[in-house]
Amino acid sequence: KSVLKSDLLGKEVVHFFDTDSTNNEAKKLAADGAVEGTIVVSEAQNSGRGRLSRGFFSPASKGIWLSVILRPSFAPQHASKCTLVTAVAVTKAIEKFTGIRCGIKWPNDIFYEGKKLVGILTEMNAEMDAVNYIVIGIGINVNIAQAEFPEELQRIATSLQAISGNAIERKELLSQVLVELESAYLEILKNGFLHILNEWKTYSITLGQAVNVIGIDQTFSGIAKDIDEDGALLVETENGVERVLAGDVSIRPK
Ligand code: BT5
Repeated sequence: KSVLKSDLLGKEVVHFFDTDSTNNEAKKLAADGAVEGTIVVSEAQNSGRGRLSRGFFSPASKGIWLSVILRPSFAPQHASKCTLVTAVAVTKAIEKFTGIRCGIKWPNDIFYEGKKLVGILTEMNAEMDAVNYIVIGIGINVNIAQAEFPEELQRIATSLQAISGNAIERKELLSQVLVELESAYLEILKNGFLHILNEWKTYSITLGQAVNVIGIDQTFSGIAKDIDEDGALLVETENGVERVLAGDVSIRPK
């Protein structure tokens, strides 16, 4: 805890050596009244989760498997933008700490040269028309050698160590991530999302690309043009502009 430089985030630190998922632990703690800024970290997750009940590979002591509990005053419909905000904050932290400049694939992945380095999973609990809590889950592949990824991730995943050739100090990087996330969070509470959504655009690897979209109830192709004020992806298709609030986007090779 002494290495943390943030004020709000990391106010309470809950540490596990092994757990199913830090998001699950954080949701339990939040439901039991944990204060805003509580973070949950685990050395390993034996059931790390992605979106749509996909798994997230989280080997012991080789990554940052982190969940952050927030209790924002904004309305529940704004929660999905926290994923984009977090992606910007984590990308900045990685760049400041390692010099590695990554790109963000809409909505929740941080990529380096076509491979995924970070995944983000935002989950919300709302009551009536107010947010009770938001849990932001962040998984950063830090010191995983390329050969240590399971077969199915070999060609699609990477780590900071695989990129830089050096082992990275996880605690220091965690501290930097919390500093950036805290500053982004305070900024959106004070001034709204516009500034950080514009910043998101400068890190995007999705905008301007030909994409295939697998949405909740439709699948289509087009050109990713922009994001709107809700963080939705605007895709120009043969039938006009489609607005994608949630879904999977793959970038079509040129
Ligand atoms: C995500 O989902 O990428 C969200 C991942 C969130 C992980 C954090 S870790 C702390 C917290 N606790 C949790 O249980 N979760 C959060 P999605 O966009 O659905 O991507 C999932 C897909 O990414 C999988 O189907 C794999 O193809 C790929 N994948 C799995 N593990 C990976 C890894 N370590 N690195 C890169 N790609 C991975």
